[in-house]
Amino acid sequence: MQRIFLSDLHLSDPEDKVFIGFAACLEAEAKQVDEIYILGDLVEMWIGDDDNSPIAAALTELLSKASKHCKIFLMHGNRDFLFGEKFAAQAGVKLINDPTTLDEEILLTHGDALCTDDGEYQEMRKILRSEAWQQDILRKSLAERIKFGQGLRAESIANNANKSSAIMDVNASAVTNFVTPNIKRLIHGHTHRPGEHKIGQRQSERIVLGDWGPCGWLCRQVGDKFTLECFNLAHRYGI
Ligand SMILES: [Mn+2]
Repeated sequence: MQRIFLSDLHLSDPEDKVFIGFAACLEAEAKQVDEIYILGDLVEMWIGDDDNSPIAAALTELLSKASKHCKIFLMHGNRDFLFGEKFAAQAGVKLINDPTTLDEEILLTHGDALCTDDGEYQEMRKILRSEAWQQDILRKSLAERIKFGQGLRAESIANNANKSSAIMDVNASAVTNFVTPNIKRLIHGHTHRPGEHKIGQRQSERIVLGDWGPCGWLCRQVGDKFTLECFNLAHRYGI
């Protein structure tokens, strides 16, 4: 089984180098792996499946082409938790829950739920992820939702500027409590602190995916082997 796992692309503009690099990566990888898992924050903001922005259209087309070659799974992040079944069907991807377990030993999550030191964020998360709040927001007009999303984003930037960097990382006991003994590998993104860590005193490991910029990040699984890859988009794809 060959899989790749990636997250935190924060796509917002189809003409941006990150989008062009991601498109090249997806096109190449879809032809050589069995499954692709996108673990949240694929886009910078998603305000509903009726989004008619250029990035929504470009992304739908890109994913639907790639999904003809391999299976693509999509998990919600904290920026794109409004991805719904309509988008999934158009893009040919399957929405998966956070968390999701594969082969009874690989645990996938976006990662924000593990940042329990940030109480203020967790309170906000509870509201934004509730069914009632989401139904309420989706009833608003597209223009109202765009305005609301921009406000939320500005608020988050202002709040995070005052937080210590430790608060925005995962909490060690939250990780240990989250990972049951059968799990060999936890893979997540969100924190933008790519790396590989042992979980407590156990043999299991935590692989943290990086956010995309001039370089892309992915974790590649070939059978039992997992490798965290970082690559320069311009060098690898000639963009
Ligand atoms: Mn995130």
